[in-house]
Amino acid sequence: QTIVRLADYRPSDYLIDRVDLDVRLHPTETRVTATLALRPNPDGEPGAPLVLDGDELTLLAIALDGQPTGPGAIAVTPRSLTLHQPPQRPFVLAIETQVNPSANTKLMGLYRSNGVYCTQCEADGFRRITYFLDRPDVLAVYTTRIEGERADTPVLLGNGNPVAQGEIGLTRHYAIWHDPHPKPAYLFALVGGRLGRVGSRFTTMEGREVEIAVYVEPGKEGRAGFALDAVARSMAWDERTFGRAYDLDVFNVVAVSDFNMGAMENKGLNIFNDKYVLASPDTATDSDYANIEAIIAHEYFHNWSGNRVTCRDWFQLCLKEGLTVFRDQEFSSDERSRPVHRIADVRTLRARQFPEDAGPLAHPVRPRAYREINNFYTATVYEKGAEIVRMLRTLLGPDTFRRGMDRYFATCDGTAATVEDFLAAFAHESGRDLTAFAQWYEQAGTPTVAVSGTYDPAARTYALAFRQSLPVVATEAAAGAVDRPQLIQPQLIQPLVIPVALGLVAREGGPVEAVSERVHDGVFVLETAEDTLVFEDVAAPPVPSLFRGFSAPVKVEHALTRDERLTLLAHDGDAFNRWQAAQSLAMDVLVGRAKAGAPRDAEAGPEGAALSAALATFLDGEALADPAFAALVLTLPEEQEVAQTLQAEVDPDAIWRARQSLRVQLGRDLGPRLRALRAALAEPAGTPFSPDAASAGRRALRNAALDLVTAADPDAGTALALAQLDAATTMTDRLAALASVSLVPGEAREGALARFGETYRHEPLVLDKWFAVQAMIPEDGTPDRIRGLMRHPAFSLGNPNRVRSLIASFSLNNPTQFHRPDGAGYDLTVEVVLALDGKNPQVAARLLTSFNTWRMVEGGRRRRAEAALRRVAEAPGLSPDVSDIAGRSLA
Ligand code: BAL
Ligand code: ZN
Repeated sequence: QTIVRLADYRPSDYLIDRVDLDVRLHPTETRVTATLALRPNPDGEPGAPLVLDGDELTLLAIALDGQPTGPGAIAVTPRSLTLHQPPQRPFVLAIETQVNPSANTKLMGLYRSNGVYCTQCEADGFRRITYFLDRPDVLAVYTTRIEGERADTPVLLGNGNPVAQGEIGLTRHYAIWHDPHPKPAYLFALVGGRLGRVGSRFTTMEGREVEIAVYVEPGKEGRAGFALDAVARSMAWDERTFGRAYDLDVFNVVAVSDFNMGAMENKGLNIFNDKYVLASPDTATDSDYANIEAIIAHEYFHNWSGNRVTCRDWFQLCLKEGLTVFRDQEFSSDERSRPVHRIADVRTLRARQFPEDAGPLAHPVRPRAYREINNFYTATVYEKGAEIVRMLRTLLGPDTFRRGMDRYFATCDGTAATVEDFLAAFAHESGRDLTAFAQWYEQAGTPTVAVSGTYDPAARTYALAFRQSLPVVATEAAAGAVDRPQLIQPQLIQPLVIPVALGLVAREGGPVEAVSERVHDGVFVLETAEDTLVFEDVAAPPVPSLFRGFSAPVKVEHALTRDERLTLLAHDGDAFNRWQAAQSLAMDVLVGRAKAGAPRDAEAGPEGAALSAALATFLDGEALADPAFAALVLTLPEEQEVAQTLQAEVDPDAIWRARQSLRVQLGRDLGPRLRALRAALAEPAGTPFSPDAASAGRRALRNAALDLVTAADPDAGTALALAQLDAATTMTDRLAALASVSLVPGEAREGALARFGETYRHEPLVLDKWFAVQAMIPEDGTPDRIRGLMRHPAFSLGNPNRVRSLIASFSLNNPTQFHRPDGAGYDLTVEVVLALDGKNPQVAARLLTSFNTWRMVEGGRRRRAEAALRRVAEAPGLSPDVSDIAGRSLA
């Protein structure tokens, strides 16, 4: 398998200005005629052969400037079509190919989902539709004619604007779409099928009347309204916040049930996993609503950050993904609660990106080499990429940041850009040299910042000493290593530019107005390996509140005492750090108990009691004022986060017992309060459903309370949960109740699970939740339960959502069972990876990344994990996707 390196980038030898596609849809023999207007690239190599990419295509005909190519003029291999001596002037190549959408289980290129024809071309799926220069720096104007049977495909959609449609004989019809904006092939899309539609109109700030529509499975139109509204809100927000208006006359979203990713930003025709479109109170949870809103926004925002300005090559993926995640995070923060959303984003980062950055799959936000690009749609590229953009805004301030964004869009519009282009816009607007900051894109690994504070009563100063470091595993990029992490000399690692948003809090509460000329707008910038910040005129020892709002994606080592943490929880002016103080208090208890190997029903000791007392005060004071925030404060760090803190020789069972014992203690100590809160937050009968943040927050706190009550008193908690399960009017409450019941073994659980499965037997997206709840039961019987569920009529290895809900939920979110000492969890995962690889390598490879923490676990488990990974690596006929993950995991 070849390694593609950033350092080897060369412009294409040929460019394609216009593409005319004629697609005649057929379930097994779809014909595609591509008429390509080509010309030599002045920046390419003169006279070079033209090598077009292809994959699983049958070539039917080819003509050059209207004439069949002569013998020996072309060469066709399974992956390419070469024209040996292309004209060194503009020319037209017409290529007719045939593909089989029904046999396309990879879900890349043109395939069918529940009978609907749809496409997925990012990163390299267009070559599975026709031979092409399938690289993001070849931008063309597309006109697409789509033809199909009217009965099977009454709806025919393409990129851009509709320009014509008509009948062909008695049964067939066609539609022609034209997209005036030059785009790379990965943004191509078409859809043909029987679909229901909901639509509305949006008038842009430039006065353009846009038809917006969401297409779903017929009969599910009633579940598409929230997504449709989110499109309109996204359009308005991008105008208000970034001055970006939509640029076509139609904007279509299509939901399909078989989709490898969450959604795809094809120009004017976003195609979505239906999980991120369909919502009704009875079938979608509050977090589903929040995800739908965020992903609709994300794909829409790509219209500028990704489509109008695209990527020069796939190494620049973060250029569109990190930036667009930042934009969707800001949208959700503005539409909902900013602190609550920030906490949720950081939880995701710590749960997904930190482990990735600490394991064998660690890579820089801009990788330097890849074997399989589809394996780089990672938390690092997306979420850490977004953190880099956020840091840039923190460093430059919001006004300069906005000017930089305007400049980036203005100067790079219509081009395929690089990270350097992006940073140049901000350097220009700020007048600052961002060379050192750019290291964030190059160095893998989560930096650690160690901080210690010293108060000098005589001088009335308070000094904060900072020291930054990168873990050794993180040195791949700095070393220039290409395909696996390598150890390098620590002195080669460049210090990072780290914005530290901070403040000082008085021990008795209230801010300390100390001065330091090195703090601007509450931000100190750490630019060297070590630095000391001194505050003058400090009357008494303060408590420092560091990295407010999580101002940099780092781990902080800061030896605060329990009382100092309690001060921050009670008094910090920064909501994020109040939550962080509660998390740190809990983490101290969890780590201590996990290390001690305490039994599950042990008392959590004085630290646990202090946490209970602090939470009691917190709940009494403000739980009802901000229930969503209170729910987050009540939620303990996840087991995986505790494992990350322990770093090595991790025993997942010990972590589970530690967490369980603390849940029990909090449930006992706070029980009366939690029950009172549940009563106070109960919605009066007949309250109409709202997915808004306030209503969702009330549900979240009620259900966080239910979780702790059930932990402390399983019988009473189960009774409460069963009553909630029966009475619930929302999927949020029903699922939370089912999750609580699922943790208490017995007949009540089995009965509740059976009833839920029966009730929703015709609702695949709800069954996904039911699969996931069962996959996450931390008991020995779970692997067998999962094997049983794999035989459920609704389960299919061919559907990525089913695989993610039943198998990935287990491998990623059930640490005690995935990491079972007997290896049964690893065996189950490997079995599915290998069974899936022949059908859908992308999803199989993603599932295999659940092994990325294998080196952290204790010896016996580690040996079994390694053996399981070796079984994968040595399996015959492995896809490049899975082989890449297995190889890097073992390197
Ligand atoms: N571009 C792939 C899907 C997404 O990140 O929007
Ligand atoms: Zn994206």
